[in-house]
Amino acid sequence: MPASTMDKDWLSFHPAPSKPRFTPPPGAVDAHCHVFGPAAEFPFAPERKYTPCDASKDQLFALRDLLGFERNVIVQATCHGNDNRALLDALAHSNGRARGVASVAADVGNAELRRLHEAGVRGVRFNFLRRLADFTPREVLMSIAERIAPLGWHVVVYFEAEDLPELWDFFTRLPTIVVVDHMGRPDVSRPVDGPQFERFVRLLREHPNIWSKVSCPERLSLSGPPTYDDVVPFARRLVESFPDRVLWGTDWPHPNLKSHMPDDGTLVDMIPRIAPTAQLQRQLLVDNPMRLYWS
Ligand code: 0GY
Repeated sequence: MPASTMDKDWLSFHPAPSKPRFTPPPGAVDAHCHVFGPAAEFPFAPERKYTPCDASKDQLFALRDLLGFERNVIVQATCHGNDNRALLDALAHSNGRARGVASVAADVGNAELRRLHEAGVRGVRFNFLRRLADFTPREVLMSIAERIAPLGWHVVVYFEAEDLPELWDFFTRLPTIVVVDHMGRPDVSRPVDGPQFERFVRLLREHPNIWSKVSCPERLSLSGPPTYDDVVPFARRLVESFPDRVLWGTDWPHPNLKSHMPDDGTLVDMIPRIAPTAQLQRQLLVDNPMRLYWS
């Protein structure tokens, strides 16, 4: 597959997101977003499962400003594999206003880990979605976690809700803070107090080192845009139950969405519905990400 030919059914990110009505508090952090390519400069990984459109650092920083945010946490996506060059380039041009979550192999050297740290990386991501990543043995992932723990980094995990029972022991043995992407991808047609989401809430209740991103309504919702009503109770439950362990992010440029592309402004306008007080909004958007990424 040529590095720069995006998948035919790929939807590009919203060409003109609206200015949100909700004003984020000063210092707000978009704690889950990506940069892709540009492929001519930073080719996609040969082992990738999809080929996205280019989504550059300059476009990301322009979106940050439009939405009223001050900082980004840029998360390495599977289409770039363990090649973190596009991420590092974005961090280097962010004027200190972006941190990164990288992907590394088990044999990554200590000098490389130190270089990543100095560049602004503060975590690694383990991806358990079969459509996105090939299987990596748990002991290999555990050895990576043990390597990065002394740096004060955390592990970001991405998985489907039905896989949580099988992954539970692995997650709860990790020696770092663990940040779960997109609320562990619940089936939001099920009750918010039903067994599936209850299991996820129990994971956080019993393990104070486990955090959650309350992100990606556009991926989880069956009721759909622009208000994504069915996702709100799930996100709100986490924000109200674990106010000091939740993060929020746009997920720009929204890889692998086939049905619609969200207006990022309307995603920001959901924030007061999932974090209804100024105090909760400040914890979600400022205090928590600053503690994890900038302290
Ligand atoms: C996301 C979600 C997706 C993709 C990736 O690393 C990735 O390729 O995370 C997805 O397809 O659900 O958070 O970007």
